[in-house]
Amino acid sequence: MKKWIMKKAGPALFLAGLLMTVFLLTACRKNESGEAEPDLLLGFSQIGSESAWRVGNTNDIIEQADKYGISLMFEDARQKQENQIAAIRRFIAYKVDVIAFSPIVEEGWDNVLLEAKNAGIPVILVDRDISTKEEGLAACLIGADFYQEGVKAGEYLIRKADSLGLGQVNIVEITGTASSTPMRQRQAGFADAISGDERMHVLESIDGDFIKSRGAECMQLLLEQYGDQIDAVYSHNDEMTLGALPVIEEAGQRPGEDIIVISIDGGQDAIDVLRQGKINCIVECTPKLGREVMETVIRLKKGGRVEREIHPDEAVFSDEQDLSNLEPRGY
Ligand code: GYE
Repeated sequence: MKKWIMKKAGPALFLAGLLMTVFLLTACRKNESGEAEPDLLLGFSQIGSESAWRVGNTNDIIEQADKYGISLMFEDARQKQENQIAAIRRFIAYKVDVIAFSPIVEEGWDNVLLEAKNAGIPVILVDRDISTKEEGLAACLIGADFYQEGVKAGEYLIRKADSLGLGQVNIVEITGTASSTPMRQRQAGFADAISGDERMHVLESIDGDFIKSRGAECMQLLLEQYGDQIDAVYSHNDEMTLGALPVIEEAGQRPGEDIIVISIDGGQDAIDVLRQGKINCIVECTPKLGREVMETVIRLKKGGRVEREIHPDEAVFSDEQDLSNLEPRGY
């Protein structure tokens, strides 16, 4: 059963955790002379809530929509592409001003985006990219440069191998959702970064779907197969990393010391574990894309031009730095 909830936007952060699929947050913008302006309505289809990153992203979208006075029709697809397609169709039927969504995988969007185009509704890709036969089905992409994140992870591993004087580094890779942009590009960037270094060997890449429990299962399988041959774990997100760490410890190995651990995202829980020394490096991926999304919604509605791709700046946190003064991460 779908629930429609009409609510005046407030701090609204509590909403992200609620078990609802759809809600509408209405806002009212005032122009400079204090008169109410007609609302802009944004339909946003979120993937789900698989990670701290995703929850942080949802919270940020809600908060920024409120700040910019943009009404938000929010749908949670619970990790299913078919739910995202159905949500986009509802946005079209509802005649929203702009559609934004985080595509769970890259393929399979042609038909529904053609429908949005024919309805004259501009589409913003948030976080992840798509692969379509036809050009121009989305106005732009606002999200991280995942390829560069993979490169940064690989470059860290090379520096770490140098500092430890390792002659050979056997790597296992726990990847994110198959056919998703971050999975593909984090893998490619990492592979390219280590390709010129003869010490680096990827023993296996295994699909952990960005989920904590899968991260644990993958680590279990990898340890059963490779035992103490594993020198490094490269995990495509914090959730899977946090799932894998206790499994490494149960196998009698010390993460961060016997096994080099590299993660991506930089949520608070993982940063705390990095400070304890059980993770060696986290490449930042910020979920705070909301401000850029809202600015773009307004620009598109005014008929202005937008950049095809907008990437936030992102850092690397590692055991090479003093992290004692790092600000709370907020996700
Ligand atoms: O790294 C992961 C999330 O697409 C960047 O999806 C996002 C990824 C993020 O589930 O934690």
